[in-house]
Amino acid sequence: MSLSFVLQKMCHYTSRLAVFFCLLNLAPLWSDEGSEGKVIIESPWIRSVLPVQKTTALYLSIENQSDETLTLIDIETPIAKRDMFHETIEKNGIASMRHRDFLDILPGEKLELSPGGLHIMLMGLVHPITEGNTVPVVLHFRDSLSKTVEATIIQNR
Ligand SMILES: [Cu+2]
Repeated sequence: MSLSFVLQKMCHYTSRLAVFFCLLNLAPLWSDEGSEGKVIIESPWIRSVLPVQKTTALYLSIENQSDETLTLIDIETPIAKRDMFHETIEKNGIASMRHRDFLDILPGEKLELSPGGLHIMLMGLVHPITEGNTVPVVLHFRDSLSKTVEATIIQNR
């Protein structure tokens, strides 16, 4: 877990003094260097689950408007202890999930993560996970590029 992520989480739980500290920490995310502004994240959502369930999935789309390949290497969210990139494979009518170490998005490409296809598995869920709420998700790309989005918890899209 990166220092940046821990500090961002603190923003939600601590005092105004900490907010000032957090703003200092977030400043690098706002500076628009290189490919930062050329990465468009749309419609992030997490499937709502019952409190007894320990896994769910995160879906979103990532558009790469830069002229270099973008590689998603990790994500962080306070509601899950672990995560994995998965693709759903259907063979002889049976669906299974295959692990992927990273996700490449080619220049000009828009990668869609959606039910039945690519998704980010969230494991070791930290409840409560309340439908209708949003949770922060930090996307870590290669070359120290990060993007923070708010994912909505819903049943389906
Ligand atoms: Cu999966």
